[in-house]
Amino acid sequence: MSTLSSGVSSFPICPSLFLCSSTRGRSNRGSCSRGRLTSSCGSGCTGLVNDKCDSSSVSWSTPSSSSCRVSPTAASSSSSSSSLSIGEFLSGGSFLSGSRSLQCALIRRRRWDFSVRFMAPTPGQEAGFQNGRLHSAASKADLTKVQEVDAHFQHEIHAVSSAGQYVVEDAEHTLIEPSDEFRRTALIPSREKYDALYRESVKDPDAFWSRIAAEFYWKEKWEVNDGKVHIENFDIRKGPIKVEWFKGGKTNICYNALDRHVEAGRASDIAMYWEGNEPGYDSTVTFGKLLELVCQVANYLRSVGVNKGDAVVIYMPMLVELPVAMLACARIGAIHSVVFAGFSADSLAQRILDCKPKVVLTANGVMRGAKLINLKSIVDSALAQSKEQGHAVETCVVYANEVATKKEQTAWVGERDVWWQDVIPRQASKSEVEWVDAEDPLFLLYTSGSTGKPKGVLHTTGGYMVYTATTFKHAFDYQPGDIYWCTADCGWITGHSYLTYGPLLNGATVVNFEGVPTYPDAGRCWEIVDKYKVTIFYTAPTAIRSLMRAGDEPVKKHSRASLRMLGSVGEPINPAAWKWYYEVVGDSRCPISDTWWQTETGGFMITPVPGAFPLKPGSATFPFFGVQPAIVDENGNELEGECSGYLCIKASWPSAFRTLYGDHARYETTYFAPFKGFYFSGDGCHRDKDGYYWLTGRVDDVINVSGHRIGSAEVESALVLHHQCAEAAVVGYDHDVKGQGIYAFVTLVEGVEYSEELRKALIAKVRYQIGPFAAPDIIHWAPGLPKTRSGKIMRRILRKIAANQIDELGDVSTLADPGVVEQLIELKHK
Ligand code: 6R9
Repeated sequence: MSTLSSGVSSFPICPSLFLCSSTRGRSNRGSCSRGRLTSSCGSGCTGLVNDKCDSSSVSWSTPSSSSCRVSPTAASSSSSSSSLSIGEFLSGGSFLSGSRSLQCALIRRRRWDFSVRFMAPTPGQEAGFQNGRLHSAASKADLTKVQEVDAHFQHEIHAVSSAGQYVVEDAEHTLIEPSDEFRRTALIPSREKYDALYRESVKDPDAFWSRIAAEFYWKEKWEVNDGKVHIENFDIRKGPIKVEWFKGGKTNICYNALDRHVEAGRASDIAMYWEGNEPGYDSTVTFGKLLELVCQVANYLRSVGVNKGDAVVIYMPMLVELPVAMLACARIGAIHSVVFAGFSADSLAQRILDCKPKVVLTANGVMRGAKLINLKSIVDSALAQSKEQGHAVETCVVYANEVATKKEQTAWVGERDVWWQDVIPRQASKSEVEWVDAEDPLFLLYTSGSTGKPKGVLHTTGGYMVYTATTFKHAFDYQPGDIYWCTADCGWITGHSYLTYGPLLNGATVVNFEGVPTYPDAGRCWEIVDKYKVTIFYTAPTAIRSLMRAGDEPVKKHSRASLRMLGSVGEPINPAAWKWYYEVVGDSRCPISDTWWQTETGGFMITPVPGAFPLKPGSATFPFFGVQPAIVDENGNELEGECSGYLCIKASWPSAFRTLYGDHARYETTYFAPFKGFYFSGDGCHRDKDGYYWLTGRVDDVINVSGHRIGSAEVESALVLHHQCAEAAVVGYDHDVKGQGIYAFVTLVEGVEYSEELRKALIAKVRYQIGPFAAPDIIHWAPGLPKTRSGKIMRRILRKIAANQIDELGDVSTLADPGVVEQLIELKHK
């Protein structure tokens, strides 16, 4: 069993500490004008007051009708133990200040932070939580639900008083140690070992990574110059940004992921369990078989003229054939560009036009949950568009996915289209490996940025191979025999690095699931865990929250006894979801690796090494080996110790992206110009007093919907393509399941009336232009947008309106027309 301990008292009994936010330095939580407030409550409960309370003591009733008293103490008072639970707040209902009853409202100041407001009694102001999250305009019924949820998460409290003075938070003070049993077999079983390796990795990265790289197969060894195996310039003031690792070394990532294991006698070991969307559809692929399939695709690609350095676009659902296609490209030195098979024809065409492939690989259709998606018709339209714009794809290989749709129902372009099943199986099942330079490109993957044009992130071979394999091994404490399931789609970076390359390079058995976690019911994931005896399960907070909504029963119905390690990726995981994942899914037995990284970083950057140090719910913990994070202020000054700011990285790591395809200038201006001398991640971050890192979300105009990055500008461009939309401004807002939702303010063409029909048409336009996952959740009709006198839209104000934080709009006097703000607020509820 794992032990739970907090710096203060043992979890789950009241471990919260009242802290003043300024002493903790988290900038976006307001500042402290007073000192600490501590509890004088014998039962362990406490509360907080702010200046507006104008009282010296506050008390309330807990469900057990015990009463607590709280009194402000001097700033110098010690950090004595205190606690408070959402349940207590909610069930107590009202607060008493001296003889007066104080209205308490619970608000959320920013994502995942529950805030508590004390104010003069204002009848009718109530707020509640659902799934441990604030539910605006909550009714009494919601409060009941909260109490249920609170039984699990009663210690997720981030409370800020109305002026933002006081913060109650316990996640930072909850330490979850790995169990003795976990530690006993862990690859890195102690903090000392992690520290020693980390120190070495940053002191002498060349020696550190060379030693690890030597564990892989290299046809020719890399060059060593003055003891260095890498060169880098991260400082734009010193010239062009450049990163190279293991240059001169000749290798092949497909060979290392497959042939190496087969040659070591593991041909009949299972490389992949494939589980279809529909229960009952599955297959098992050994390393030997996987290699044969890859060789056949590699041979076919060569036969249609794909050479080393050519791009191949893959637009496929999560069949075994998708990772096979990626590995086949890698085998022949071609560059794969996987486009998530949920992107629209327009987005696909844009990506095709960027890298001009001879060949596109796809499937005719796929079932996602109960829904049929006709992929081939999307591809047809994209290929027609790209032909029109000057690039004709010569060959389109279509996998006949007959579970979803019949061959005869598939539209066909005679000279261009071929069925996968007609051309691949007849290829020889052995194929020459193309030995490539460590710095030869491996793949392109597009990601959203702050402008309308997606960025083609380019990764090369050698460093990416070494780094993804090593991070996989240590962040999940991977050991032979583990069965690893990553729920990501290969259309995103996680499916590249941690469904395909990282695990297979380690010779791991992976589960590849075609479906969605809630189909046919919310127990599907746990059924699959039991079916394959999954030991390591890696998913996204959005999936965890959607499963959490369905309650514990679908989880508990299944044994999950095989699980020993859990993982999270894609967005900050809120402590409530973290604890549910830990306690309910992992039976308080499995450490959770909350892995922070990006398409650009290729591999994990800040992540637990689970046997080495305790976890804190919601923190990605510490940097991986070789990663040197820096938190900087708005002027680019590096902050020390406990602080909040912009997350940057100081020096290169092997799997860093090397450029943006065809646009090195954009690479430099986006990532290296904002803070000179650093790579800028685009994320905000807090480092606590123990050195743990807490990611706080994007600080640019990128919205993270269900862990997928969508640029505000992309959605805006799609909306204004509608002939009745004159202007659009898009912001993110907190969404219960998706993390962030898309909130679009639209100004219509003069004389056009806003209507339900138009709302639907605008949403449809975005679905059509980008893909269904980018569809706005809310359209807000905006006769005018808040702009500065120079015409810049003030998104800060729009974010506040979207978040319902009307009283926190701040200074609107610099607007060209401050009147539009009121107009927007009025229209919010229409
Ligand atoms: C791997 C991936 C990257 C952005 C990143 C950040 C967010 C990812 C996170 C996380 C907090 C984590 N993000 N993992 N935020 N904690 N564990 O998701 O890549 O699609 O490029 O997104 O996702 O905002 O900047 P990508």
